[in-house]
Amino acid sequence: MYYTMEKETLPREALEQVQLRRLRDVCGRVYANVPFYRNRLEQCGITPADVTSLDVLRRLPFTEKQDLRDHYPYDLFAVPMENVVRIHASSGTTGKSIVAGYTRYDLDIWSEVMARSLCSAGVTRHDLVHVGYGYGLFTGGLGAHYGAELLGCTVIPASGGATKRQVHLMRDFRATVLCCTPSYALHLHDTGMELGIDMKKLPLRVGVFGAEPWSESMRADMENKMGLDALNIYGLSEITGPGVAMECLKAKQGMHIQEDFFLPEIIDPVSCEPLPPGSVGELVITTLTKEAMPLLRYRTRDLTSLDYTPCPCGRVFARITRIMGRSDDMLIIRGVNVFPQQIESLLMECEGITPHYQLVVSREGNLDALEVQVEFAEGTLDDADEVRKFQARERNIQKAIKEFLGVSAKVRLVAPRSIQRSEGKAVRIIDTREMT
Ligand code: DLL
Repeated sequence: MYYTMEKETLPREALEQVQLRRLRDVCGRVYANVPFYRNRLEQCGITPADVTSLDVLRRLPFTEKQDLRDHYPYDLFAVPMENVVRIHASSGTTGKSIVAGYTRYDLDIWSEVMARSLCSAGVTRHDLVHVGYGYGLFTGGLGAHYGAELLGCTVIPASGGATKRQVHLMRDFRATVLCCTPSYALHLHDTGMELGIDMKKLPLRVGVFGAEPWSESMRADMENKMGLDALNIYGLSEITGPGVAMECLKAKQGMHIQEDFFLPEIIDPVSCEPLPPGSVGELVITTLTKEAMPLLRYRTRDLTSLDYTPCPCGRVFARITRIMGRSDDMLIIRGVNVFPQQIESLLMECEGITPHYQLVVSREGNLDALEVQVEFAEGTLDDADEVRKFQARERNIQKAIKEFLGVSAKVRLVAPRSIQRSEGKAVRIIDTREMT
C-alpha cells in the first residue's frame, strides 16, 4: 500500500538529511532568482550557505498570503516563464486571486504525491476513480486526475456540476473511488436517493474527500450512508494542490504530510513562535523541491497540530490532525472565537437533522448575532407531535452551542434542500456584519 515504499518508510534521520539538502537548495534558488526572497533573507542575515542544519528553518522569513497578492501574478516565480507549463489560481473571496505556477518537474512531483495519497487510501490500478472535484483553475480536479492516472487507475473526469448525470455515471461506470469535497459527496448521495440510486449498493468503496473542513461525525455519517471508507485529503494551491497530506486507510487518524517535499511547522498565529508537536497552531509549510514558485515558511492560516508518533501503516511522515479551521475563518461572536466545525460537530450529534447548515452572522444594534440554519431530515414533520419535538430540537441545539462554545445562537431548522448546495467547497458562513 505504498507508492514509493523506500521514500515513505525512510528512517527519520535519513529523511532529515534529505530535507536539509533540499532546504539548502531551495534557499539557494530563491536567493538567486526571486528579488523578494533575496531581500527577506538579507534582512534576516542569512545566505544559503548558512543552512547547515534544520534548526536554521526557524530563522528564515515567513511568507504570507498578502506577499503572494502583492506579487501578483508572477513576481514570485523563480524560473523563466518558458519553463512554466501550468498556472492554477485560487479564487479568494476578496481582492486578487492567488496564483501558482508549475514546471514540468513540479507537475511530476504533484502527481507523485497524489499517487502516494491514493495508495495510502488503499486505491490500486484496479480501481475506477470518479473525480468530482472541479477541473480548471482550482487544483482539485487535475490534481486527483493525474495522480490517479499515474497510479494506473481508470479515471472518470466528471468535474463538478451536472449532479444527476454524475450519479448515473457512477452507477453505470461502476466507480469504486469517489474524489470530491465532502459536501458535494453528500449532495451526490442525496441526489442519488431522489433518483432511486443508493450509493451503498454501488461498488463504491473509498472516498477521498478534502478541500474544505469536515468533522469526524460527518465521516461516520458518510461512511454509514454511502458504504465506503471516507478519508481526508489536504492541500492548497500555493503549495501544490491536493496531496500535500493524506490519511492512511490503516490508521484513519491524521493526514501524513509528505515531508520529503513539504517541510511542516506549527506556529502560534499571534507570536509566530514555533510550537512543539501536539500543540494546535497554524500550519507553516516550506516547499522543498518546487521549481516554479518555491515558498519559504508559507503561513497557510490552517489550524492543526503535528503528530510524530509512529503510525501503524509504517509511514515515517508526521501526521497533521483534522484541520480545525482557518485562522481567518474564525468567527468572533461577541468576543468568543467560534469555528464552523465546532458547530458542525454539535449539529451532527442531534437526531433528525442533516449535515447541511449555514451560519449567518449579522449585527443587531451593536451586538453580533449568530443564526444557525440547519436542514431537518425528510419526514420529521409529519404530525403535531413531531412539531413539538421539532421546537424542542431547536432549543436543545441552542443549549448545546451555549454550553460548549459559550456563545448564544439562534437555531433555525429549515426545510430539506433549502440551503443552496455547492458543487465545490460548501459556503458555511454568511457574514453581513461589514455591510451593516
Ligand atoms: O482546496 C486543494 C485541494 C483540492 C485539497 C482537493 C484537497 C482536495 P485551495 O483551493 O487553494 O486548494 O484551498 C486550500 O482549503 O488552505 C484549507 O483551508 C482548505 N482545505 C484543503 N483541504 C482541506 C481539508 C485546495 N482536508 C485551502 N480539511 C486550505 C480542511 C482543507 N480544510
